[in-house]
Amino acid sequence: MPILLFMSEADNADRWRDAMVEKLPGIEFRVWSADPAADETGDPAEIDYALVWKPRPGVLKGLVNLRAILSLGAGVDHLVTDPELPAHVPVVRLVDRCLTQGMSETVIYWVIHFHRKMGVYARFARDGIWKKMRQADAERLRVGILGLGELGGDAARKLVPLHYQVAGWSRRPKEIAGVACFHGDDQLIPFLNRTDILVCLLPLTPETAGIIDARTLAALPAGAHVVNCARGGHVVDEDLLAALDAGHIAGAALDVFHVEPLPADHPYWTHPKVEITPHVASLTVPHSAAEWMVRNIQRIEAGEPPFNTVDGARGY
Ligand code: NDP
Ligand code: OXD
Repeated sequence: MPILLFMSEADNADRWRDAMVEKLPGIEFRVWSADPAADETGDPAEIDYALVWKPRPGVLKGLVNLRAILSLGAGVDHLVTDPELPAHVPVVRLVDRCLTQGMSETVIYWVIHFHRKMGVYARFARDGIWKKMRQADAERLRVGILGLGELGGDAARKLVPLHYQVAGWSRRPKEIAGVACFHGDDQLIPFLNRTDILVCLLPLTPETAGIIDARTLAALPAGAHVVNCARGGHVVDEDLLAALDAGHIAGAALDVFHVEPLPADHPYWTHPKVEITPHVASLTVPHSAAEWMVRNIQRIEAGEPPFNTVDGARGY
């Protein structure tokens, strides 16, 4: 009977326990806690699988018989930055219908928000201003998605039937119907040059950290918008604030930040061109994500490799 350890600072262990035990009745579900009185880990050598979100660095190395580390989220930067991560244990990213659907909803929401100037109308309404602005044609609006993986690829595909000109940028070449696909460092600037609304859905790696900086922002057309649903570390905040203040960037929707919660004195909070959400672009839904976890555990138990393992060299 596999023994699974749940390690997360979030208070949703019971929802996960219910979902996992329902789908895999034989499993023994233990919950890690920093409080020794509440910690259910028991003998670390008994643990077969770890379900984790931002585990304390070094904790995983003590689970000496671990068969896989299953991330409770799509991003694995919270794991691969642990210098003591056991190198021989596969790390599995979360790929889940609800997570993907939720992210596409958020991306579509912000694209339409900026396209139809809903933020400007909201400000007008607050000030009692009745004023109409010109309506832009979706067919002339160029959306560009950094990252064409599970999330970026789905958002791109869903924007196509809304008649936007959709493009995406990835590391390796891609073909997606209706989407202009760019790839590699050489094609980043041409991709940005044709992008009115830039959406970031990259993993945070040494290659992508700080990718939204003065140079890349300058490559966007004047009046472009930026949507960051990936990680705060993708943005050089000072450069984005400077581009917003200079008027080159017309607005930004930011869901993720270098420090979370976003510190109370951060200039983003009060900037008139910045929309903030608290890292909710898409949340993991336990009853749905548990299906993915169970599928992978069953594969490993059957001697097959799990789906969507992280490539340590690539960092995602
Ligand atoms: P995937 O691994 O499926 O996709 C990543 C994409 O980024 C791929 O297309 C990949 O290219 C591309 N990429 C990676 N590195 C580079 C590079 N150096 N140059 C160009 N392209 C690159 O990840 P997901 O789509 O599942 O998730 C993306 C990120 O979204 C997560 O890592 C996480 O940080 C974030 N996220 C945020 C959430 C939120 O609520 N804010 C919720 C869920 C996820 P290729 O296809 O060629 O490999
Ligand atoms: C994720 C996240 O990576 O929620 O899944 O940020």
